[in-house]
Amino acid sequence: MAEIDAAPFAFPFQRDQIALVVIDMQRDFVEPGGFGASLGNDVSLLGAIVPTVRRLLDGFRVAGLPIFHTRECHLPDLSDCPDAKRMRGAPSLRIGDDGPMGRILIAGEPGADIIPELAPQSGEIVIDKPGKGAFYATDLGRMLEERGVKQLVFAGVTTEVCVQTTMREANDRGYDCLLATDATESYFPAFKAAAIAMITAQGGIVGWAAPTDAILEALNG
Ligand code: TIU
Repeated sequence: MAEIDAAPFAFPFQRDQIALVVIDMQRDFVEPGGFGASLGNDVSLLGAIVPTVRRLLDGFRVAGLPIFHTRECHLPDLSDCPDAKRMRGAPSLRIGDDGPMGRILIAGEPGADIIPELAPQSGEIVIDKPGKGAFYATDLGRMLEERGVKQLVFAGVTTEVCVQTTMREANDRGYDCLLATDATESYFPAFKAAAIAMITAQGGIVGWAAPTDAILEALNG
């Protein structure tokens, strides 16, 4: 069996069962003036991973393996956005407010788009999700099942919020989860490190972690 050099031990790579999930590489999180910035974050930290996420995407494209992109966003009438989410804290702009990239975190607005460098290609699936986890209130689980997917490689932002939440959801649903450590980022470097440590501790209680090069080596092998 092919293996990926990973923490806390080798990942049992199965070419015919694996898919890539790129979480929320949207303008709202990566560019100034969006949702991430409205929460008071320095969004410039997130841009550094874009070339690495692109290499991972291109590796899965060349290998002809399934690719899923997610977008955290809400319906224009906010019917899928609980008040508990919209009214939390004191952001400079709330979800649904008008910002420089359109209404904050609203489907169809420029801010909710995936950044152009990582734009989905034809045949790749885009999942719009109202929550932090990509399984909650979406068709992701059904679509993975239909394709016989049992292993998931994760990239995207932010490591300890939407990426980790989705990995935990996937782990509970029986997927082997592998996080690409240099293709994910947080507004808080210490939280990224802690999330990777939490995921891989206790014998991989949530899953595995490996750099993109190790994943691409297995894909190309
Ligand atoms: N705020 C933050 O770190 N993340 C989110 O709100 N969503 C995602 O992680 N995509």
